Amino acid sequence: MTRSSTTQLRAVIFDVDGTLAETERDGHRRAFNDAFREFALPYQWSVSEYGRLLRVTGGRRRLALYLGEHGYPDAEAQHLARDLHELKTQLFLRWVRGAMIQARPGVRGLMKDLQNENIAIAVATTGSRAWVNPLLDRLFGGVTFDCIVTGDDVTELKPAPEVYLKALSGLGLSARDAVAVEDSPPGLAAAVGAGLPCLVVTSAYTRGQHFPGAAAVVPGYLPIDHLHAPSPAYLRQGVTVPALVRLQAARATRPA
Ligand code: XBP
Ligand code: MG
Repeated sequence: MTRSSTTQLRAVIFDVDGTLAETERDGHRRAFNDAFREFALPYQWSVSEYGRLLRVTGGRRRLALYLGEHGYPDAEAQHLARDLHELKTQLFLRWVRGAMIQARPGVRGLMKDLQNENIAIAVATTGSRAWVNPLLDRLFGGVTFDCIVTGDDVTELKPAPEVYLKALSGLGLSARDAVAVEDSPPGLAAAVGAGLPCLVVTSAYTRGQHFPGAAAVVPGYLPIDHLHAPSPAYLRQGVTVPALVRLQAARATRPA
């Protein structure tokens, strides 16, 4: 990977769910509910219930917690969660392949600009590799991902920093060289825990939440009218390569 001449920024590491695409409410949640139905279980996760459960990262852990809350002994909850999650993943893949899920507006153009600047693009997600790779292929065909780390590749899920540390290691870079882009508090905590400056692009489920330690918080990748101008002002033109360079530089100059 040749170093771009104009920036110290050498890589951007993106989260997936909520950050690259709005996958949770109409994708994952529906796949979980379809799995409950196929198992003839009396559960269906409403939009608000699922929003509560999203505080638990990892679909299989989310299921195990929910089953535990509904009276299953731990060993049985873990066993059933594993079986349900395997089916849910196959069902979610149908959503991915069915073109129901679109990239968030502006993120594909940002990736093309990063590639033109020879800035590496990586992914650090809690999601399962079985659907992550097909989703990235379908939404971002033509984009080269220099490193993809999924929930299957780590022992500790977000908010633990392991997924970001593995992405940095896979890129052969240090946290000083990169910026993370996230949508949720657990994801932000994982990025900050790995020493990365983190831009939060809020998603449908995380808008209005608190993001302690974020380098900046914006509602999307596109330019924002001055009425809702984020700070710092350089993000008003949207999440652009120059904006990410400035965000990373600002963090690099802040006293440790
Ligand atoms: C969000 C998650 C994932 C998804 C469901 O991941 O916590 O668990 O909700 O995917 P991200 P799985 O870090 O990309 O925001 O069922 O495959 O876990
Ligand atoms: Mg996310």
